[in-house]
Amino acid sequence: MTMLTIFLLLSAAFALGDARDLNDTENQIIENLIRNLPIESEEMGAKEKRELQTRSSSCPPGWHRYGTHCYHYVPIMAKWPEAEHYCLLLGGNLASVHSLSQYNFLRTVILSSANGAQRTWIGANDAIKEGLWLWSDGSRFSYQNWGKGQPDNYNYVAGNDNTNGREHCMEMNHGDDFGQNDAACWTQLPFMCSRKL
Ligand SMILES: [Ca+2]
Ligand SMILES: [Ca+2]
Repeated sequence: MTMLTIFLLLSAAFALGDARDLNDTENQIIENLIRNLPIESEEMGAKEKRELQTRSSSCPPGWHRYGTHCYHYVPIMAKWPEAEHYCLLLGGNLASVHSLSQYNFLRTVILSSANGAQRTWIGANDAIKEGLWLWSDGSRFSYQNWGKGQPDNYNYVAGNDNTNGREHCMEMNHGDDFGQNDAACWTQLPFMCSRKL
């Protein structure tokens, strides 16, 4: 993806009527993340492309590797759709989770990045069909680590979006057991992005 494409994506993102305005600190965080990403350019020569391929065996600065993916905790409070949108700008998606060891790995990333067990958006939702959970990166939904009593599709009645006041978006680190929870998608939480190596 070229820098021009990134610029156009960012321009489009900030032009969205329903997008929350980012403050200067949040803008700085996004800009720093994009600046640190290895991005293949069409203008690159063979030497630069070889160097990029070598570098891509490790994660960009500030990203944490687990298996074939890199993970980054973004300390911006965002609704779930906004969070997914920001992760797309960074070349990935909200993180999908496929094992307990991976879940615990993501918890250590949050602990070190947020200095605590912060509730955090990850990439599953059942907004299309109640009870049918899908990962935003298209991977198979199999592993589940729901907290006690979850998912409960809690009804807020006066929902302020198009989700009928119910809970359709997945967070991690919820409750006393720090498990997965279905939350209202308009809740403002920090989030965990992932991208392939
Ligand atoms: Ca639901
Ligand atoms: Ca819930």
